[in-house]
This record gives sequence, structure tokens and C-alpha cells, in this order.
Amino acid sequence: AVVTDWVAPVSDADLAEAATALFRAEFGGLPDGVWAAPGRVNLIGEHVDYADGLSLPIALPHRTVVAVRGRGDGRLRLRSGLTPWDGAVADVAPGAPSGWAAYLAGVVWAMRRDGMLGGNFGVDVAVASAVPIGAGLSSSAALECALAIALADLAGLSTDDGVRATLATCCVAAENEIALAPTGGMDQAVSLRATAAHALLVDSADGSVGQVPFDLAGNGLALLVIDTRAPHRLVDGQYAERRRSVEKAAEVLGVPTLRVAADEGLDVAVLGDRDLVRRARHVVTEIGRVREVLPLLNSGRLRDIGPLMTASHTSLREDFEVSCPELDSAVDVALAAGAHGARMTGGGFGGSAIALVEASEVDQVAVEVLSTARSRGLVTPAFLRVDTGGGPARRIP
Ligand code: GAF
Repeated sequence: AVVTDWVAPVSDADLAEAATALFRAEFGGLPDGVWAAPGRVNLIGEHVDYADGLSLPIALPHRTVVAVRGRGDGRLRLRSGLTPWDGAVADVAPGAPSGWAAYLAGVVWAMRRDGMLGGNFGVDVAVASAVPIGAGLSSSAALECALAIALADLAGLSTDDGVRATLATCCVAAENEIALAPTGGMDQAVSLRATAAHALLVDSADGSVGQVPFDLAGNGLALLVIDTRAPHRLVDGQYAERRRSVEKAAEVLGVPTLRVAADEGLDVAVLGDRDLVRRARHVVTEIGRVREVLPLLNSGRLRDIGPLMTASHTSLREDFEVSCPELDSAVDVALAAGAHGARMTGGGFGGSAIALVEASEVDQVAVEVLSTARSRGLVTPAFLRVDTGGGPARRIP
């Protein structure tokens, strides 16, 4: 088998050119500026952000660009390759607009609600993106965060880390309250606050972040991202159901969040109900695995995190039940082909897996995953190669 579906990153300059061309064609004239933000993969710490847990995502080199021009009449015109949307900021509400436009309109809505933008602020936006859509790689967070940093810049705010932390909360509000996806805040944190060649330790208990060295290329390693292209199965309903279970478990244990249960070493077996025990056990053990990964990365032992990644996958498959045959197949084959560790990444039920592999073995592992998918009659996966984590949302000069 020959892997033909490599999804290459596109340079900010090329994406900026594409977004600007779309802007000129749709609106005429030039944008005030062009801004970019990355998609992400999570190394470990999955399905714990909404339990105040610890996550360790990296920014992808694959980014989304917005070309933006402010306007003073409170109106929005949003363009991408998808269905266009025109409306007033005042009309943005839960579920309106729907689809991709909600992520952009929701950010304007949230920043206005929080006093970061004036009442008449409106905007024309044209999008170009190299982040695969619907692959569990946070194309929606990249969209939100690119616009958030653009609006902060246009409003004359600083874009230091403190402001970025505030912008992340606006992006989460857009996602939760307008797009009506009950997600946590990991994806927005990494898109706004990542540093190249580092993973970002996201502590969802207080919104703080830390930079953890993760220099893949410098260590002869790469991450192979396997986009299974499996159709998302009931993503929204299932995600919300898992989140509710996690909240219920905390309630029954008498703690504000399962983070507290993890920190205090509570025994989740007392929950009794078999499913609730398993859901809670995943969250508590996953937070423990992040804590085990940190000293390894801080001392440059990147290969040694492999077994913890694989244990995370087992926990997500067995206890949290958010994997699927396509993800399990990708993980098993990557491990058999020599990956140091592999796991599903993101919300699950389809989407992508990651494998930590020697840089020299990326192609061979991809070929194995592809030919096994074919022989098992699974949909043909696409692949991304990550040699170094990307940088955060920023203005493109
Ligand atoms: C999705 C959500 F958006 C994140 O907040 C996180 O919960 C993740 O699933 C699972 O770790 O990406």
C-alpha cells in the first residue's frame, strides 16, 4: 500500500493569501488584517477538562486563518468554503446561527457580552483553513481562537497571556452557549496559549497553563496523526452523556469535581453503579497518568511516555467507552508496527488517533495502518505528520 492521503500543513503566508482572496471576492477591498490559530492533538489527559483535570495538548502545525475587517453597524458577514452567513450581532443567540458560523458569531457575541467590544462592533470575516474538519483536531477551536485574537487586536487590547486566558473563556462561551456543544476548555487554551516545541499543561481547575518541553524532531521522533475518517457516531449526545456521568459521580462522592477525588485519592468503587465507577475511574486514573508523564517530559525522556499513552487509550476504550473500531484498529496496528505509544485523541466516537514513533518509521507505520484498514473493510484513513508543535494564535504580519 502507498499512503496518498497525507494532509500537509499550509504556511500562514499561503493561508493568508487564500483568505484575503476570498475576502476581496466576497466583500471587495482589503481586510484590516489577517490572523491565524492552530488545531491541536492532546498527548494525554482526555475527557478530564470538564472535571477540572489536567491535560497535555500540543498545537498542530495545521492552522486556520481569518481575514477580518471591522465595521461600525453591529453586523456580521461570515464566509468560508461552507454556507455563508449574514446577520446582526444582536440576533446571535443559543443555536443561532447554527453550523460553522456559530463559532465565529459566538466569539463576537461573548466578547461583546464581556465588555471587550463596543455595542456597534461588527465584522466581515473570510476563512481559509488547513485543519481537517470533523477529524477531532479542533477545527472549531482554531476558528474561534483566530477570530478572538483578531478582535482583541482590532479593539486595541494587548495580546499577552493574561488577555489570551480571558479570550479562551469567551471562545468556550461561544462553543457552549451559541454552538451548544458542552465542551471543556482544553482546545481553546492550547490554540491561544501554546508555544512551539512544547506541550501545554492545562490545569482546568484554575485555567492556569504551563509550558512542558516536547521537542519531537530534536529527539528523532514524530507524531503520526491518523484521521480515521470514521463517521462521528452520536458525538454530541454521547459527549454530553459522559460529561453528565462525571458530574453525577462527583456529586455522589460528595466532592465538587472528580479532580478533588483524584487529588484526595478517593476510592471510586464506593459509587457502586458499574458504569458510574468505570467513568469515574477513567477520570481519576487519567489525571494520575498526566502526573506521571510530566517528570518524563521535563527530563527529556519522550519515548518513555509511550506506555502511559497506550494505557490512556485502554482506559478510554474500556472504562469511558468513547473509542470505536476504527480508532482501536489504528492504535493496535501502530503499536504492532513499532510505535512507542498510541491512543485516540480528542472527544472520540470517530476522529483521530496519535502514535509516537521514530521519525524514520513514520511512513512504514502509516502504511501498516492503511493496509490493515483496507483489509478490515474500514474507511480509508488520512494521515498528518507532526515533527514539532505549532505556535499559538497570532497576527500574520
Ligand atoms: C473535545 C472537547 F472539546 C474538549 O473540551 C475535551 O473535553 C475533549 O473533547 C476530550 O478530552 O475536544
